[in-house]
Amino acid sequence: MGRELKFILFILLASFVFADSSMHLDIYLYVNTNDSAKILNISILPGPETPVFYSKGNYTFQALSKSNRVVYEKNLSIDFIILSDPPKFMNETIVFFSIPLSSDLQTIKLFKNKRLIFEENIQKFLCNNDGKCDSFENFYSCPRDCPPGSKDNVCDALIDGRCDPDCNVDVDLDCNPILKQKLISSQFPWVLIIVGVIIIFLIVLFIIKIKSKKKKENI
Ligand SMILES: [Ca+2]
Ligand SMILES: [Ca+2]
Repeated sequence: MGRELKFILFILLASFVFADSSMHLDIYLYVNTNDSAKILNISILPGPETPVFYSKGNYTFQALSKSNRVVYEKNLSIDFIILSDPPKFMNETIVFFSIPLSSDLQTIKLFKNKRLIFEENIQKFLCNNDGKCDSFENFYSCPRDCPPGSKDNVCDALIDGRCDPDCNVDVDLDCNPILKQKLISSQFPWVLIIVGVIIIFLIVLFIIKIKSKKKKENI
């Protein structure tokens, strides 16, 4: 495959990946009955946020900007009970938040009965630019540490010669050379090439006819 065609394919697929430029932040928190909490997972992902529905209660989750402005707030009830028979009580449970991403998002907080029980600066989890793709960094939050094809729990699916270990072999074509070749063959512009050859042939024929006509006139 020519380098130009490879580049065009890369741009086309990259444009699909980034077509929806909106991003969101997913947060999984462990919340304990002793009024403590910790981050289980946090990641920036493409696309709009996932709708999350909680009944109102005595907990409040907030996301704040660098200037301490509340950019997201959710009032919720947290249950530490599994509705089995008999019901099972737990000391810890997981709560999930999905919020639209704003560039200056910095801190998350959890309040219980208006008392702060958890606060964390999330920037260090999302990107520390230390050259290693670690913590909760991924291609979207930290492209310098996690370039395309990194093991970062997100499948970037770019055709860039690197098989992303997070992708299914049928999603990242770099992981499946046979499928990749089939796609390239099916996208090769045979029709345009045939039409182009016919047009060139007709032009050459036209020029030859004109020339022979002039020759006859000169005789
Ligand atoms: Ca890092
Ligand atoms: Ca990846």
